[in-house]
Amino acid sequence: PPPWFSPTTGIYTSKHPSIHLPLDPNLSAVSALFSHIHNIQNPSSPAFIDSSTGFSISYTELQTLIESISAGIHHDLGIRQGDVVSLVLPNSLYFPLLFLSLISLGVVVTTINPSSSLGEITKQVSECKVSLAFTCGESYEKLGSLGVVVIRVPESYDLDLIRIENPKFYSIIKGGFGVVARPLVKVKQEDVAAIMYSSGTTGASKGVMLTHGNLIASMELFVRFEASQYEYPGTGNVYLAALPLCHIYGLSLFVMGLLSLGSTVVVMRRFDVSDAVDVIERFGITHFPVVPPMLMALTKKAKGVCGDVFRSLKQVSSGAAPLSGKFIEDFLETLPHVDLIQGYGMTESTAVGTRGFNSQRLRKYSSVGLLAPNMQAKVVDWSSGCFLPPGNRGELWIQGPGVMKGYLNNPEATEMTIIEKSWLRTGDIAYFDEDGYLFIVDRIKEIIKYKGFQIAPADLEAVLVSHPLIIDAAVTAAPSEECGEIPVAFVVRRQETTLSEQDVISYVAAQVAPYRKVRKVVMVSSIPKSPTGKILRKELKRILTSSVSS
Ligand code: 4UU
Repeated sequence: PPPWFSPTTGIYTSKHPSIHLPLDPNLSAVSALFSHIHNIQNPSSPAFIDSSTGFSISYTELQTLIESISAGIHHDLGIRQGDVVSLVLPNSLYFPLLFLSLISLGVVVTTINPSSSLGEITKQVSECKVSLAFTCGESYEKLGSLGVVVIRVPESYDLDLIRIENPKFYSIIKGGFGVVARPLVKVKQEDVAAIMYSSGTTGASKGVMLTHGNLIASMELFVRFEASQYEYPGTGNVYLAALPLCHIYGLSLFVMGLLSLGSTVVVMRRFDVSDAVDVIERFGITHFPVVPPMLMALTKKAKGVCGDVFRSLKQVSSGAAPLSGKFIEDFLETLPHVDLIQGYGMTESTAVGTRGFNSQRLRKYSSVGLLAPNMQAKVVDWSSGCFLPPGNRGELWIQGPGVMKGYLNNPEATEMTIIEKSWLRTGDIAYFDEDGYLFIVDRIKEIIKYKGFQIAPADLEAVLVSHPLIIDAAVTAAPSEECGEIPVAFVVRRQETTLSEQDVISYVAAQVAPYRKVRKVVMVSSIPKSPTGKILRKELKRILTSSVSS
């Protein structure tokens, strides 16, 4: 057997040498980040640029701003260590500034997608006991109606304008005008820094508790390690941040990891392919992390654009959902000078998982790459429980310093997901090839991945059965070329009603974030269930395929 696989324990070890993680238990993720920023060569280079206005913040300014904003949050808002604050924000430079300022104070941040419905926001706010939220746009009223203290975040970066239009926020930026400096708090690596939402292998979406230590692991093992392998590491690299910062993929890269390298992050409010192409040319983007639908849109667009526009681009990396062979071929043909790699991770692993180092040189494009340093894996046969050697498919379990502390207030779900205190069940079916490259081939967990976003069938089922004319319902995924997967609802309606497919779609759409709406409805007379009442999701998938082919 290869040296990275032990047949006796069934454990796969990373092929990369181990990374030395900071040992000091009293270290916040922001202190760890700042210790790297202090070493970057050119602190006057931009850390962040806003893609639409060109407004930028240098590394020196970034540190000053975090110091003063955290003082403002402490003195003006009275927020203290251990309090939970929510960010309900689209991408902007304020997102990383607020996130880092808050966690530097030992405050726990929970991120909420700004397109979330009142119901979705209510659930997260009450589960996390949110005491204050930063938001803008429509979410302001939604949060206000829940009795949460809400701070409106400006769209502008013009301080004179902010002083007049939003004095409250101006005061926070200015450190609460406090003569008293930033408070000294003692933050431990084991303290929770963020609560991100994910449904894991089963059931409704749950709060994933990520510690400062988890964020440090993500910075070191996912982002910094990969950069150390480039021929072109660190400063000088310009990343395009078009992925949502409220999701772990965007958060781990753009809010934390890349800053430790002195790279420049160009932040787009939301992905639009034409804008992205302009931004790539205008700012000389070198690295563009995407999800598969973005890769498809980019390839399509690139076919009609002069190749010179992409001259600066060195690497596109795809993750969060499976990338089809067709997309890969199309991309390689269209932009042959650009490296294409995949990465794999989960909210529950703080995005630490695998990255496709050298996969382009080995032409293993469909692989998600090699295990990150300090990480271990097992491939488990789901019927026998045996641990499988390279070349065999089974459920992937991973272990290492990125793995979450647990689900918030949910010891049962934590126990089902983290086996023997350390192994994270991923719910993905995968195998390692003879070179140690990982291939994700299927998913046995319930989640639906719409454009890389998670949708929990159980969340949609709860909305469906709340309709007075729906007796029972179940949700599963149907494949979609454009979006990866779309949610399809199987609905048992009351016999006497005329409730239509469209009525069901509209009913759900009014109660969930737009990306989570049900996109197809199948009326059935009953939902296939096991004797214990569990929905037979495989059977639903079978009904779907047979109805498509007939
Ligand atoms: C097939 O989506 C994420 C994290 C994404 C990510 C991407 C690139 C992290 C690091 C990186 O380098 O998190 P979640 O929690 O929203 O969803 C996790 C699930 C996985 O269990 C798997 O089912 O998303 C799916 N997934 C992938 N599937 C993630 N990446 C891939 C992938 N191929 N490359």
